[in-house]
Amino acid sequence: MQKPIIGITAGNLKFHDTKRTFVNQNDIQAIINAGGIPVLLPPQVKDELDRYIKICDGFYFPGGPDVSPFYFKEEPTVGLSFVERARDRLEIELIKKAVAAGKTLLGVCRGMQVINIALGGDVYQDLTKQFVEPQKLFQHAQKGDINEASHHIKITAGTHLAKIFAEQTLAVNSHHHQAVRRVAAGLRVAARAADGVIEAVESENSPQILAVQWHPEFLVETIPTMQSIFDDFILRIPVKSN
Ligand SMILES: [Mn+2]
Repeated sequence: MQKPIIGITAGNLKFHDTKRTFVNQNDIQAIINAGGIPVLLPPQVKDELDRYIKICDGFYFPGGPDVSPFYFKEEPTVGLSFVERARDRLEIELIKKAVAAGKTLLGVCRGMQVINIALGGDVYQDLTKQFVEPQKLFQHAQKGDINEASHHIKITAGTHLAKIFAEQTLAVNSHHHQAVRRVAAGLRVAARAADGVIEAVESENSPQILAVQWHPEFLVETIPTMQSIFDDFILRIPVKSN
């Protein structure tokens, strides 16, 4: 059986005088450790997405900047942070095409938000300014080390996520100021923090999509069971006969 090819969407950044396209090594290593072959998909590519869909068996959408609110028909609020429009365009188009083609998806942090937006849902542009019950809100943009857990989540019983972990409550890291607000049709909530913030979503009727709000790729050393998110991703990919 061949190892599956995993397309990972990359981001652009400036480093001194050069512009770079990058994916964090934690993301790449977690995919390799799970048994996938990572392929980086740069935001510069516009018209070749159908080729990517053919080449890749699964797609991984990692963390990154805020998604432009244009994609859920809102103007930017003062709480919106940096956005990267080229990456938005690539990911939103890719998610729609990948889901239609029956490909398997995993999203982390921004990846969860962009999947939800691409499929018709939306996000709080800034939790601290928009969350419905601000007095209950935890600190979701943790100030401590991203390799350490900072709050807890409760997994929804009966979900795919509940099959991955032995425990119903997990300690997770939290590096986000946005969060899923309206869940897209076809997705369901798979975990929440006790303040009500959605911490995971998944496909309603299949194992096609799983997306989490925390960063398991940064927790694998302190909490080794977090690698299960990536191992499960590879296992969710239908086995090819070749
Ligand atoms: Mn959180």
